[in-house]
Amino acid sequence: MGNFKKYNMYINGQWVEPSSGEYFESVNPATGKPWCLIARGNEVDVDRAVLAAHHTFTNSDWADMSYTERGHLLRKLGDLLAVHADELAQYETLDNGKLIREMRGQLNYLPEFFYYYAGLADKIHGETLPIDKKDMFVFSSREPIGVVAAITPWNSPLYLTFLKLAPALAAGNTIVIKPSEYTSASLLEFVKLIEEAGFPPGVVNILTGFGDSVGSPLTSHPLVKRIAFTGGSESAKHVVRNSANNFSKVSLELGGKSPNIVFEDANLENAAMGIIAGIYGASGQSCVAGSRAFLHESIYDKIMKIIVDRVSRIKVGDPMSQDTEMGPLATLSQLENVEKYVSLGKQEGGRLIHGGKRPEYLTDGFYYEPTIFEHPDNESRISREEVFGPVLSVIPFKTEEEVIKLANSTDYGLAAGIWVSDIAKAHRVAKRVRAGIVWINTYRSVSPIAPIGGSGLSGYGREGGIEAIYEYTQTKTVWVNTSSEKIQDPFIMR
Ligand code: TXE
Repeated sequence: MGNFKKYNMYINGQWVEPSSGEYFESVNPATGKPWCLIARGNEVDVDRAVLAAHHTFTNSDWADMSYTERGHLLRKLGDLLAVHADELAQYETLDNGKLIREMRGQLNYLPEFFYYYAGLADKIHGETLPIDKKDMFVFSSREPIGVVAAITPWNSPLYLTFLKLAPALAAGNTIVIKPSEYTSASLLEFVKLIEEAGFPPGVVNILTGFGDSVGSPLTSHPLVKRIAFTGGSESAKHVVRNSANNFSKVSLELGGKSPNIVFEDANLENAAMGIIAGIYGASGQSCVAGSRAFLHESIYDKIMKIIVDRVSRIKVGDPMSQDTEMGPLATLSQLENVEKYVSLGKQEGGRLIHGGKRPEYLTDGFYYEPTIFEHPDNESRISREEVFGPVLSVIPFKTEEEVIKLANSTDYGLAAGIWVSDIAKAHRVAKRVRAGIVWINTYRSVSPIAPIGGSGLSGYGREGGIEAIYEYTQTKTVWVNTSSEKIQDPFIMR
């Protein structure tokens, strides 16, 4: 197995070896070669981690801690993340192939998520209810739910974890996180900061391993009360079935087939850049990837020229290099998936305008060329199913009515981009397009203040924003009878 760095799991504040005694290799997608070893967890480890998280939730310093103190810990964690952002960016790039300059930018911004939820921690209050009964004082409070199971994918390991971790802890829960088997290292490096910030043992636990041997027993564990999942729709179906074992509350952030719509009055230079950012950023491995570009027929040729010209100059290569614009795909199976869709696109009559193969000059690693397909309509599988790679489907349209229909003719409903100058049209379309996030004259902007999430095959629940913290709480209603009168009739409810 080579002389690689070896990672154990983190349970109850301790680094523990997997009960199986086994480890598996994590591969650097830029070289296609393994670079570290990850512990292969199983249901014995799952039980251990969940019991630790449950114990900490019910009986520990954490359980007794004030919300303000929890906020202080989160703020400290944000500060430590800011100090270690560049180092964590290196691990993330090594493990999942995202551009080092994108990761540096992302990780230097991510402390904001901890600061936002640190600020909210002691503002999770209930209400006094103006109850319609005499001599009753009624109030509600929001309580933490218990042990949260967080399952994350490989495309943005730390960001997608923080979206769950920060609100879950701010609300007073404990958490067991299972990162993707492809990209566990950056989170295991980050855990040191959790210790340094001073979180008590058992508040944050990390299990590593595979979906069937760790993800499945974790999401069906009787002591798990809340599941936060980001990943593919097929795995999500297993997770939802597992949640039925004990009716855990679930949020799902799945994929998309998001439309990026360009109207005839748009600033075409900006729109072209937005389309490129939407689909080639992170090599298209983004849940919000704008994988369908709908271009008004009157500007079609003009904007296509700008897009194709810029795409043909995209620098594909080593993600650690400062001037690379597109790195590899994160896994070999994802690369093969992209290849499968591209050959399907050709069979279905799509016109390949650019790319469509692995770059000849990059023989190692999981690289693919930025690819553009032209389609006469929205019917082919490649323009309906999530490819999760650098493959853009371009489709012309004539009218506003038609493009709304086309944009909405998908089972997904995550994001949409609208490029337009007419402000009335911008709002009309934003209202009618079925998506949880709509960007007007921009794309892929994120902030802890703004919720994200979708509908249909894109999942349910929201991450980010104030709503997210409520998704990690449950409401308790307390009734107080303030009357001194004797209760006369036990069979009549007051
Ligand atoms: O993801 P999986 P995959 C989409 C994208 C991609 C497809 C498949 O289209 O091509 O999904 O990707 C864990 N119980 N997205 O198969 O398997 C798994 O170990 C519990 C979009 O690589 O869903 C990992 O930690 N957990 C998406 C996590 O689920 C299970 C990001 C995600 O992996 C499990 C990723 C089970 N039965 C893929 N099976 C987005 N929203 O951005 C697997 N897992």
